[in-house]
Amino acid sequence: MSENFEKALASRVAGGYPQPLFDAMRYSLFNGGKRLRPRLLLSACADLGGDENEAMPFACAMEMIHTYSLIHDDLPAMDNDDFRRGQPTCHKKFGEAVAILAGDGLLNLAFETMAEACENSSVEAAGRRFAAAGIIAKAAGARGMVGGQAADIDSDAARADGAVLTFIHEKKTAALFSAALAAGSALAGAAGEKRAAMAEAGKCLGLAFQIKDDICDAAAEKDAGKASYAVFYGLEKAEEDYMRHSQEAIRLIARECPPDGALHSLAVSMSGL
Ligand code: GRG
Repeated sequence: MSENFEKALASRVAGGYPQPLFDAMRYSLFNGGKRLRPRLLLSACADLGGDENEAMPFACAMEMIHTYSLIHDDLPAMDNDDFRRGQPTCHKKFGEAVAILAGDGLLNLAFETMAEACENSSVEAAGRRFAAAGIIAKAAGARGMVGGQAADIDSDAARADGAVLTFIHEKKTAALFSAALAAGSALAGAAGEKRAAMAEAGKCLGLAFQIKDDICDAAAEKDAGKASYAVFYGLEKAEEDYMRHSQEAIRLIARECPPDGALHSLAVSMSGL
């Protein structure tokens, strides 16, 4: 990821008291994440003619929200994982209470960061910034990622059906990918059909990403008993749907953005196509 992004993100969580809280936030933010969501947001904005400096606070906010979701997802009350990215999870390293608060701290810092960008804005840019903040807020919340996580927790393999699985994937994973492209587009001044097409491209990328994750988990026999695309539909259809969503994302991106742009190559590399 760009040095500019890493610097901007680090500056947002520098120092801070009580130290264990901020150490836990930094531990999970700087622990080898791929930065997919901020890269998608920054690439969409750049490819549609927007300004990187304007997009940076929103890219940071996306990574803060993603990181909070992983910290909470790993907790004993949720997935109860001991390791993430090959390192102890936040609660294993700092204890459960600090990990919960580190997630809460990151979520709120994301909104503080976006609100500041809206306040420190020219009148002309304020509309696009508010639009981006609204898109990200909706995608992260109860009608987005939080709702998808709730449905996932409630799911079990015996009761799962296609509609439930699609709901979980669209909300839990694809909503943030979709928001990254829609918010990046909004920051470049795109609205209406163009922004909707970019949101759809992000959704397709997210669905492909989650199906691939389910395929890998099925191969590793992880998540036994939970609703899983690969288990429900079988590996062959899962692979087919993975390809279909990836190709649709790339088709939309090729239509809306320059063919030699950053977003096109990022989507191609994410999809392995
Ligand atoms: C706790 C509200 C709340 C939501 C959790 C993100 C999420 C919702 C759950 C994660 C479960 C999971 C591992 C899903 C697979 C798809 C996914 C989001 C993987 C992790 O994303 P990457 O690969 O992560 O972009 P890195 O490590 O690169 O940051």
